[in-house]
Amino acid sequence: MDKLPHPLAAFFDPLTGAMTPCDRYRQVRLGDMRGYYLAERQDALATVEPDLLLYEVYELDVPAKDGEMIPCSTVIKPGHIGDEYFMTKGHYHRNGGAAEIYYCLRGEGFLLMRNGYEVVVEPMKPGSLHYSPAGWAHRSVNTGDADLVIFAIYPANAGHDYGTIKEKGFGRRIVRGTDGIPMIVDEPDV
Ligand code: PAN
Ligand code: ZN
Repeated sequence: MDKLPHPLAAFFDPLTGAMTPCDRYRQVRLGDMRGYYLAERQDALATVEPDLLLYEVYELDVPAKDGEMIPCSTVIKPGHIGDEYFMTKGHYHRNGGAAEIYYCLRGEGFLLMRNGYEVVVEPMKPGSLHYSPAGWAHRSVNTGDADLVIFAIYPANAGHDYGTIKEKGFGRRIVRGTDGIPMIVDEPDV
C-alpha cells in the first residue's frame, strides 16, 4: 500500500508572497520565456538582459497523487518587454479534469483564461478571487508598478502543458498604451 502523505505547514507572507520553508521554488527569467513575448517577433528583445527576473513561484512539495492539492504562490515583478507587460508563461493542465483557484493579495493585473476557442480576461486586484475551471488555460499579467502577488491552489495531479499556449497564445495580449494605461488587444496575426 502507498505511504500516506505527511501533513505540511509553512509560513506564507501575503506582502512578499514568499513561502518558507519552500522545497519547490523557481525563478523565471526573460531567457526562459523564448517564444512568449510579442517583442521577440519585433526584434525588440535584443536590448533586454536575458537574466532579468520576471516572476517567482513557491510551492509546497505535495506528491502528485489523486486527491492531493498544491498550495502555490506567484510573484510577478512590475515591468514590460516592448509594450507587453511581465506575465507568466501560461498553461493548460495536462489532466483535463483539473481546475485551479487564484486569489490576488497584492498589486494589479489581469488573469487570462482560454478553453480552446473562448477567451475570458478578468482584472486582478487585492481580494479578487478567480476560478479557472477544468479545461481552461490560465496566465497572469502584472500591469501595476509593484509586485503582483497571487496565491493559488490546484490538484497535485494536474500536470502542465506549456506547448499549446506557447504555440497558440491566449488570443489576447495585455499591452501598455501610449498613455501608460493597460489595454487588452487581440492577438495580432503572425
Ligand atoms: C500557477 C502557475 C504560476 C506560474 O501556480 O504555475 O503562476 O505560471 P506558469 O506555470 O504558467 O509559468 C498554476 O497555474 N499552477 O498550475
Ligand atoms: Zn495551473
